[in-house]
Amino acid sequence: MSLLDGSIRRRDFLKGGAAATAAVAAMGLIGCAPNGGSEAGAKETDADGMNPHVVESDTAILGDEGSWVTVECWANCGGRCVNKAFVKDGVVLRQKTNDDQEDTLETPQQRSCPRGHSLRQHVFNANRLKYPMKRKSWQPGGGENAHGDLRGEEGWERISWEEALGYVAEELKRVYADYGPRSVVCMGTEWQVLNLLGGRVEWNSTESYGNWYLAPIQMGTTVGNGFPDALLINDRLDMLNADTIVLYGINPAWHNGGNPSYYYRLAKENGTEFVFVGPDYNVSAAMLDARWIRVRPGTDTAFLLAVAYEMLRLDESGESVVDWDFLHTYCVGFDAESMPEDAALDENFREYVLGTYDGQPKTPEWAAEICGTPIEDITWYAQKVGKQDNVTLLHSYAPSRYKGTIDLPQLFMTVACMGGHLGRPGNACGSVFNTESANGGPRLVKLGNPSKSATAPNPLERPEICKPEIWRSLDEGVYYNRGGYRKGPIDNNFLPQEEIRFDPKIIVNDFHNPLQATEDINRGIKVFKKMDMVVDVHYRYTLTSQYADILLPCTTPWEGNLDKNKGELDVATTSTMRLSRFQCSRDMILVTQPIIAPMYEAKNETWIFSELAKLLDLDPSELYPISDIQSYYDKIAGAEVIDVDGVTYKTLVTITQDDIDAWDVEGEPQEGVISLQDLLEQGMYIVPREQGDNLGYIGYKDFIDDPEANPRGSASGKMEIYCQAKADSINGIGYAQEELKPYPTYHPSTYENSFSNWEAKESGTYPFLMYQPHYLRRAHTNYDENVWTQEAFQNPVFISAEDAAAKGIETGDTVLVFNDAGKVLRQASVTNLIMPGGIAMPHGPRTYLDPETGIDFGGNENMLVDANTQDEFFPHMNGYNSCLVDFEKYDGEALSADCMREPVLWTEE
Ligand SMILES: Nc1nc2c(c(=O)[nH]1)N[C@H]1C(S)=C(S)[C@@H](COP(=O)(O)OP(=O)(O)OC[C@H]3O[C@@H](n4cnc5c(=O)[nH]c(N)nc54)[C@H](O)[C@@H]3O)O[C@H]1N2
Ligand SMILES: Nc1nc2c(c(=O)[nH]1)N[C@H]1C(S)=C(S)[C@@H](COP(=O)(O)OP(=O)(O)OC[C@H]3O[C@@H](n4cnc5c(=O)[nH]c(N)nc54)[C@H](O)[C@@H]3O)O[C@H]1N2
Ligand code: SF4
Ligand SMILES: [Mo]
Repeated sequence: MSLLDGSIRRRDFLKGGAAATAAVAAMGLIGCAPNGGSEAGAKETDADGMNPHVVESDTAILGDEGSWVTVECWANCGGRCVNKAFVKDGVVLRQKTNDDQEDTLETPQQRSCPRGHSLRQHVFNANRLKYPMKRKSWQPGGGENAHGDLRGEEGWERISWEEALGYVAEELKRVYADYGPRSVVCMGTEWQVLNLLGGRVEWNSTESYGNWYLAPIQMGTTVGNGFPDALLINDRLDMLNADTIVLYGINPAWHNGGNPSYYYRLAKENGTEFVFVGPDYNVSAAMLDARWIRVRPGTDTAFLLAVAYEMLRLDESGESVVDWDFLHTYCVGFDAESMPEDAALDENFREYVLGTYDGQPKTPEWAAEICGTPIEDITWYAQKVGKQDNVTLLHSYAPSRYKGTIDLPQLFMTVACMGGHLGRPGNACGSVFNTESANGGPRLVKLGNPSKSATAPNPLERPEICKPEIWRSLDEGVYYNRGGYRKGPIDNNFLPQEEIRFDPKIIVNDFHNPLQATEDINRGIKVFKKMDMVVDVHYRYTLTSQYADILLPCTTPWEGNLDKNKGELDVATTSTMRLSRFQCSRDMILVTQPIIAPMYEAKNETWIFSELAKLLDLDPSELYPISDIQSYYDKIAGAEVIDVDGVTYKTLVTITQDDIDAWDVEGEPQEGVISLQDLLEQGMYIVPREQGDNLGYIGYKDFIDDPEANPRGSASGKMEIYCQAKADSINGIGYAQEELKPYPTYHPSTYENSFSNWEAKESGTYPFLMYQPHYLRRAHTNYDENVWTQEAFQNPVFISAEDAAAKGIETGDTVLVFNDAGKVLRQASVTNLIMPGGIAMPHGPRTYLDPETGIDFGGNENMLVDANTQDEFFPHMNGYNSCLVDFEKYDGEALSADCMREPVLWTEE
């Protein structure tokens, strides 16, 4: 039986490896097996004896009294999975995922993760913001009136929408008039109303992407869906053609929502060998029985330079490892004979690796001292990624969210090119992010453009502050503008840096949780306390809300109304809903619906910003030219699906005049392949796949087939191992202390900098490198209040057995992690699966600050990560993972499990 025989159901496949399945469950993988495969609403027990979805107590379901509706799961997790809610009379009784269609290996069900399964605990959480609120002692007028010192520490009073928006409008008018637009700092996304008032200062940073956002297009790779080096890997069915798949610093089981982990497993079962490179052997690596190539945190540049050295050495000794034809046909700058026309420097990568310029050959011995990789593993890896095999090289961005990794992206690409791994079946190189992980290529089905969005551009010149230094800038009243790292479709709009003095008075936010997710919370709190006003538009009470003055409660996408007969039409079309357009896997689209009326006094954000615009004497239609429902309709009406030829797209949805009338929208009836009713009922459209169909994808194929006709976006049209534009763009900012070379070179890592004397190996004050994996329990700071997932995932700090033993720490002990920026408590998880010297502190939990001691017993990593993690070359780069700390067994009261903790609530006083 072929693995891709469509007749096999996924469960049968899994049953073949019961032990593996159990192991997977124990590690908490996303994309869990459904509880039974019976039809929704049916009572019969599954023939296999697995737990059925529907149990006797589900009387409403059994009695056919409610309905399953596909609902939005809106976190910034990278996924858009199918989540269904069973709703009766506006009450959500059950949740499930996509189990209502056949599950084949080629067209599997699109299943959701534990966060999605527990989403109703998020929507109906006690920390939902219920009414507009004002911090008790805050008063308009600025200065003393704000009583800024009490921010975060006093109660709230409920006010009306009229009062709340009145305060915000009044203060904005005052501050714009007295101090100008640069005094208003926006940390959110929907506040374009400020642009109509004259603009605002904003942050700009590479955030997720680390150094991978340095000149991707100029180097010959790409920006896909806004993500660097994305969408150019091969599609999921092609992955089975790889002899080897390298997971470079990836943990798909935790953070590539949806089916990616499952697709990797299929390749594994089909005989593909997996290799994992990173400082810890994560659950995905374990699931795939990958060979672990260890590298210390943030030292990949040393490792890969030695890999390149070994590939050259092996090749010279007669092993056919380096694909010279590839390097000379498709690349520039590998050696003297392949230099690009615009090269300003007579240097090339090969000579650099051999040590011609700096006297230091990049040997495994040289690298091992830095990256800690066993020398034989470096050689093994060099052989493995050589030209003889089909190798798929996949990376996440985590390895580049470190200082000293400015050249890692170009180097990663270079090693792939040395093995010739682009543009052929089983060969690929690129990033995995979101649901494109394991599944590259253009969308097979796509939603139309949701034309409604606030679109007023920021009229202010040079408004961007590099995020790593945002609190310092606000605190000191001066920032250094260096242009934006990304603007529109073009990357790297750097400008020569300019000092700008300003007088920040107001911070506004929505759609982010900046105080909690930005470096250096203690400095952030200090800045918040200095403001005249802080406004947070949010549906839940976050750390940012806690330190704000005015809270404007918005709805979640579960709230609204699509039925004219039940009242005014109301559907969320804010930033989160816009994400749905591209965060689903290429195989599917989701069409979700609201299922409950807005809770308490929460309002749709369009309403909030339109009302605010009116109070500011602006015309809301300038902000929102199209209604929410029209935008929702446009998204559906404009949906297209690919034809079997794999080239042409056709209209997806059949829409009648009655449909148009039911929503009072503008449109023309149209003919598609599925009716609007069926689409809404199913809540998704999945494109079926078959082995050998025309819907597969091989990244870079057109370029490899005909490089002249299909040049890359770089100056030479080729993959630039020497990229003049890369060097020029960074060097032109005037920020770095030294010139960046156009080809990848070595820069000292945080590991080396953790020593007070590297040569003598004398440890510095904070000798441990604390990096921050994105954690399965939540999506950043979001969804973390759900007790079910808190019970399932404890959020410990992961410490190596060797380091723990040296400090007398055992699993479960409470540990104090500290540096000059702050102090954090967590329980220890002691493991052999992390390299000594590194500790892994999960990203995103809420801060619970003890004002007496300054200790955060919530475990927020940004109490410790501070502005020192800013990159030395690329100032927009958040080098979050470069955080140096020390830790010790805590002698105070032991920390209780997070799920036992009282939630932080807003209080009316
Ligand atoms: N559950 C969940 N999913 C998420 C998110 C979330 O918060 N929660 N966030 C989403 C978003 S916006 C983002 S940006 C992505 C983040 O996705 P990634 O950038 O992939 O995230 P991380 O979890 O930081 O790191 C992944 C793995 O990289 C490895 N690693 C760490 N440091 C190094 C290193 O120096 N070298 C190498 N080779 N490997 C290293 C570790 O094994 C770690 O488990 O996740 C997305 N998905
Ligand atoms: N130290 C450290 N810090 C990090 C990282 C790290 O690895 N280490 N990772 C970084 C990365 S990659 C990222 S992407 C950022 C994420 O940083 P943030 O974007 O600030 O984090 P989220 O928790 O996703 O915040 C989104 C917030 O918006 C709310 N929200 C969701 N939908 C809506 C909506 O429609 N309207 C409104 N008004 N609010 C909504 C959610 O409740 C949530 O509180 O964190 C970064 N911070
Ligand atoms: S992966 Fe993301 S979209 Fe999918 S269910 Fe989980 S939280 Fe929701
Ligand atoms: Mo991110």
